[in-house]
Amino acid sequence: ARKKEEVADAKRKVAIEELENMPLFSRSCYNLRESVLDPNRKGIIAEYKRASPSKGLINGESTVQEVVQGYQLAGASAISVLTDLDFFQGNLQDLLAARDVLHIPLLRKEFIVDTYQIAEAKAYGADIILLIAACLTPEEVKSLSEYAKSLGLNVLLEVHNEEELQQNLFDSIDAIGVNNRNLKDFTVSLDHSYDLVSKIPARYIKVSESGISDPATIKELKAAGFHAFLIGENFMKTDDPSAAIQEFVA
Ligand code: IGP
Repeated sequence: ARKKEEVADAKRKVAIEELENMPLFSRSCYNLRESVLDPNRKGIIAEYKRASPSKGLINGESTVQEVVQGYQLAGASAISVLTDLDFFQGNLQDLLAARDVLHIPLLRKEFIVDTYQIAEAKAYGADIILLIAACLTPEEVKSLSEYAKSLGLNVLLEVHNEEELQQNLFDSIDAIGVNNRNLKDFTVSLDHSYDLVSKIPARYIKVSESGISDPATIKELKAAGFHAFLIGENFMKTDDPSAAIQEFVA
């Protein structure tokens, strides 16, 4: 067993060096805070999401480049692209294709559990990584976020309740997202955002995630203290996601 682990370790090491040699790895990242606080934009983080565990196939027609280019042109503050294959039908090529047409921050939406995936995020064009508190220990959140910062990436921490929030308030985190969707049963309630917003310290960018389907909701969340709003399905379920975003950025 020991031998096997050593071989796996060695392989991974080679692969990390390959990532470090990729052209995008050494670029400097777009800044999430600057983009989200830009008064000319509305704080929308628009997501390209082909499918989801709760909805199955959402949009099998629109290509990643046409959608994210449309989001950007409409005035999105940042873009999120799923790279998880099993649950969301995403992949790293989508991330790379998105990077190719974007000049705003790009989030790699993935269940990140190790530093390898973070190096990969940078090499494939991401500016922001997501760390999900429910999937990690506070020690892991701390070390993974510190590694991401050492690569110049922005870090978005996702929480769903107060305990996850209080346990993970590290300096190496830039933004805190409250996921309105329960990852276990997929129920959605904006109450999670309204309940937690005042408990997020002022040094963090505050993001409300999931289940947002009405421009009026953005106004209310903004009044409650949120800076940014992560929206996927509501745009992706239409024939033309970049048209659907219009009334949210107007
Ligand atoms: C977008 P919605 O309901 O607008 O499609 O949600 C985004 O918040 C959601 O995709 C998401 C997610 C995640 C997906 C939030 N956190 C973690 C996968 C993993």
